[in-house]
Amino acid sequence: MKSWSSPSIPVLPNSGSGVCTVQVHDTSTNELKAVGSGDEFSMYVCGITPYDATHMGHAATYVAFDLLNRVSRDAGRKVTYVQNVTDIDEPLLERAVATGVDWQHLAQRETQLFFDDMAALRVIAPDDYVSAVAEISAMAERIAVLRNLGLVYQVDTDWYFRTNSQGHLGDVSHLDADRMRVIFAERGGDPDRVGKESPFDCLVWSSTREGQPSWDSAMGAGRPGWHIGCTTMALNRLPSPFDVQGGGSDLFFPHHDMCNAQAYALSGNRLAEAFVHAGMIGLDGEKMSKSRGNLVLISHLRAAGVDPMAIRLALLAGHYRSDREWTQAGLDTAQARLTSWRASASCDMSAYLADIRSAMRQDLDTPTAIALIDGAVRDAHDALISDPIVASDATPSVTPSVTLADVVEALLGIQL
Ligand code: 5CA
Ligand code: ZN
Repeated sequence: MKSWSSPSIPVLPNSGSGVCTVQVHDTSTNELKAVGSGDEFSMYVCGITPYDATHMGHAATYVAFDLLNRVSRDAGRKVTYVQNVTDIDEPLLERAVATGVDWQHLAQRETQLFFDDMAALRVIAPDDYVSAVAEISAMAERIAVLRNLGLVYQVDTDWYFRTNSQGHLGDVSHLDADRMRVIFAERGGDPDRVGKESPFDCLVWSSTREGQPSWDSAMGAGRPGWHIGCTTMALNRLPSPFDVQGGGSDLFFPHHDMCNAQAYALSGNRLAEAFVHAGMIGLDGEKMSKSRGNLVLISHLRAAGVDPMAIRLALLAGHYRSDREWTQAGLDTAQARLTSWRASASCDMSAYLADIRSAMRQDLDTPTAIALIDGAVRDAHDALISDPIVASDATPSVTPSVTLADVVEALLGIQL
């Protein structure tokens, strides 16, 4: 499905040829892991459920994986990037009913707004943007395979996957059963449903509910569950295993653990080499979420005239894995920093590029990269003050081999 238009990306000098190491934190091992094999890198990032507008938390997560995309390209890899849109799910249907809007219309409207926000934030578009609705028959086929393997069973007219049938439940999250039960119930699961063989078995096909859309399948009329959706969309497009499955840290359990368990059953392999999770953005001490309604919307900030590059830079000021607050003070700091970088856009970064690259290749360390860039801008400024003639003479005659503008655009996605 068509998504948004990607920004242009400058190629920096000595961009790698697939031999450079890019490391990110893998939740399943709790260690940094080198990602990308040779000159290829493949990534599936869990996309939005489009029942409300893009908030700062979503933006932070997609910007984080955009950094991984940029850094992998700069390391010389060809990136294959798949993202889904969960355009059929319980919260979307509930919101549609509550607001009297057709569910498909709601999904289309919010997905378009998401595209506009991503384009404004200069996020590189996925190569394949996949609608869950368009993939329902593929999901039903995968469930039929699980049924032939004897790995699903019925509770009333719904179908459940025996999540731990291959012994891999918990490979991603490493949670104990008590924590799993609590989090599963909080995040759309039904550990206490009577008739299930295990509390952690997950719904793969739910039979038609009154007033809800449904599709015919070998499991009867109904619709697929959330986890089998992402498992199918990823397995049908990417190598097995692919390099990174990504999302916010609220997805490490149950979603990514269950997708991984399903992948073992369907392919014999783990779903991804590494499971990478971005920290949660909060507002006034609480996780920003559509269900809580404590939202800062990208579209509102844009409409109020806030520069999207200042929004992006404010997000990059914290490390992608840390839970952090969105604040006006952070946005003001980012705006001031952007102004100072813009004043030095043409300054020569050759002496700093290796260190900035190395920070970014080591778990996308934007705070260190930003500190290095601030230092370079200060050095350029000091040189101008201490020797204005030499500095101004030097500028026009020597074309920098790499400018600040190119470095921050290529690696951080900030256009000066
Ligand atoms: N459609 C599913 C994934 S398949 C979903 O979680 N959709 S979502 O709209 O709820 O979230 C979209 C992405 O934003 C997910 O990766 C989620 O982890 C991330 N996210 C949600 N809230 C926050 C937040 N407050 N901070 C950071 N990331 C967030
Ligand atoms: Zn997902």
